[in-house]
Amino acid sequence: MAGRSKQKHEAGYSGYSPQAEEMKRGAREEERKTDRLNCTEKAAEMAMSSILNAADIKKALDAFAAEGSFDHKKFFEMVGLKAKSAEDVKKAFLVLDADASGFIEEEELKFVLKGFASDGRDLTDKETKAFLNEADKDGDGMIGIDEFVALVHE
Ligand SMILES: [Ca+2]
Ligand SMILES: [Ca+2]
Repeated sequence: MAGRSKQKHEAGYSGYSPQAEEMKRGAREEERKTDRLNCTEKAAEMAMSSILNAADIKKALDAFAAEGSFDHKKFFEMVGLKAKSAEDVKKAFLVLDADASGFIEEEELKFVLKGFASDGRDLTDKETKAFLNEADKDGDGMIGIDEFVALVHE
């Protein structure tokens, strides 16, 4: 708060505050970011429902609704992904790799269920780590596309 009052003080002298402009711009960018995030979530849901059956997604999410209950093997089976071709599984990977880095990082893995439906719960840290450990065969701390396909088809 001390920083903010100092800025106001300086603005009083100059009659113009680049800092205030900067802050306003920051707020606008924050809004845009939020908009983009919402769009991404909707796009992800649409993309996933073009690969999988919405009823299967709901059933699978319901089955693991309780914190700590997530089991990726059963989940991929229930959601219908396990039975899909490598090509379809790769499409699902692209949806889950929200920042298109080519990897599903731990941060993205935590929100992996939201890639299936926007009301999917977050995984707990423990679930995220267990999931990552299972998938990350080369030990770089991220899930690559081939690791993902292998995990789903395991
Ligand atoms: Ca990523
Ligand atoms: Ca890896």
